[in-house]
Amino acid sequence: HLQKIKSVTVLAITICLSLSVKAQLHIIPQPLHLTEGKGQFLLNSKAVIGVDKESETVGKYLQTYLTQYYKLNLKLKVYPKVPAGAAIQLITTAGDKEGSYALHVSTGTVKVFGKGAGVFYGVQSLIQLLPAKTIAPLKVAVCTVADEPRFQWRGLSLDVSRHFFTVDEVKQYIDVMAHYKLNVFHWHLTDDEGWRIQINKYPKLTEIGAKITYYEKQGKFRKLDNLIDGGGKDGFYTQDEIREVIKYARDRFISILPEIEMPGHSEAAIFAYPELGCQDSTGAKHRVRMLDPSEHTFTFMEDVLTEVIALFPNQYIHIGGDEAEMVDWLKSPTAVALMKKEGMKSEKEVQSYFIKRIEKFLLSKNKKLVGWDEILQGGLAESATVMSWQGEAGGIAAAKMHHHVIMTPLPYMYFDAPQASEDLEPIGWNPTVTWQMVYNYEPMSSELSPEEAEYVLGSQGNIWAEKIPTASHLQYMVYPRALAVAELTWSAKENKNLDRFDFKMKQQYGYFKLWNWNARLPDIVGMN
Ligand code: TNX
Repeated sequence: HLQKIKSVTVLAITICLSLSVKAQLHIIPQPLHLTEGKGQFLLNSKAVIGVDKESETVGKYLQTYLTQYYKLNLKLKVYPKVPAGAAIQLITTAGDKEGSYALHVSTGTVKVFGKGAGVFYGVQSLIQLLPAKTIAPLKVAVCTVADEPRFQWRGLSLDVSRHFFTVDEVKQYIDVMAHYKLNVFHWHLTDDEGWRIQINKYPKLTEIGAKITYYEKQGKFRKLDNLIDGGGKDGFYTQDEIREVIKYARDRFISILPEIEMPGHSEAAIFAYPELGCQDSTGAKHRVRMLDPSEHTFTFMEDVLTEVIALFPNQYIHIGGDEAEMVDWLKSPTAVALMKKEGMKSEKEVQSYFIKRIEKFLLSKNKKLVGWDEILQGGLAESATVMSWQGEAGGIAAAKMHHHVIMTPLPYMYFDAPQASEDLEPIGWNPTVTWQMVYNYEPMSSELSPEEAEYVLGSQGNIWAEKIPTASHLQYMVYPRALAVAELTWSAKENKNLDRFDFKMKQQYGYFKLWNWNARLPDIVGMN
């Protein structure tokens, strides 16, 4: 019954809205403060985008966006100080909170004030006030927005190991993230199925580790039975391409968290360099996914990380740490000798030793380690940040130990799960996760004291690509659920409202069409 009332309400709002332009029901994530005014700003090709020097890149971004999607070719003018006189003004201010901004739309001008990312976020809000239809002049509702993010970590991951996604596909993924003020792109670059980042010192990582179909055809053993098409895709990013993507993301105020998996999930690396793998007491490789904790392995991984660090300016490096098949170490002479030497009682301590050594190396290079919650086992590395995925328990434990935490728990943040009835949706890993479930997730667990909750940096949606062979399928799985992540990480808790979000979410389909983005339609079952 309640559902019926809700549907009727949404329908009534829809009808009212089709008669007028309302800012209130457009922007995702919901801004902190939004006041409606009267009238509209009319945007046509005569408008000038005026920017101060610091806002120039964002001005160019807006100019390109309007040309690309609305065929409006606006002039961009850089002013030494305040761009007074221009119809659209982007102004860098001292600002307080990182990412905060103000947007003032009047009948005569559009002004964005912000610092750093703030100007960019103000422009994104403006973009969402534009109609999705491309008929000029574009009407923008008169309004005032004062906004800032709730969490500093508003993430979305992408697994490019299980199935490869091209540079252009990755850029489009980043583009759409940016529209919703998501700011961390977690790039899962290595896993059992494929190694996707060029490492100059170890060329076989990509020559062999990224050529999945070739080695399959040769009849060489690869464990690809998890993949939907049984074969995956070949491909890797050159270091030049990685730099290109980093710059592309930086221009959109998105930082990239690269992930290099260890000590488990390492089959592709071991396939390329077998000496990295765990050996049993006979000298035979009995498993192909676990790294041997040998000095050779540490040198190798430090060499790899050195190249990764040189590429990525981000302060965090993710080293995986999940699902390590630690029992394998009990048969490895290297691991057994290490345990004896260090007086370790269990294989979990070997994992802890492994992660702590890698952390020491990262800290020496001024980088911070991020790992999945298994890194808590056997003792957490000194200043590690924990990504809590097996529910919230790991994140809660880490926050209580005063470690930073990113909440990405099953089931809410797992977008490889179907979004509706399992038998009608494309095959997924886990039971259904609806966008409503995602939306209602609260990253600051009630089990944490206010002081402990401060260690929660934010939250992130995760996508694993075992069952996702194409970019359009990827878009279908991640959206609209990623919109819920955007709102729950950006908007003030008091400002969350499921019905309003439902309405705003449906408004986004006009943009999705404009951007050629294949989000799942919320009311229609099955792949569109
Ligand atoms: C567990 S989430 C994994 C991934 C898989 C995923 C499938 C995590 C840290 N590890 O390697 O792809 O399950 O849902």
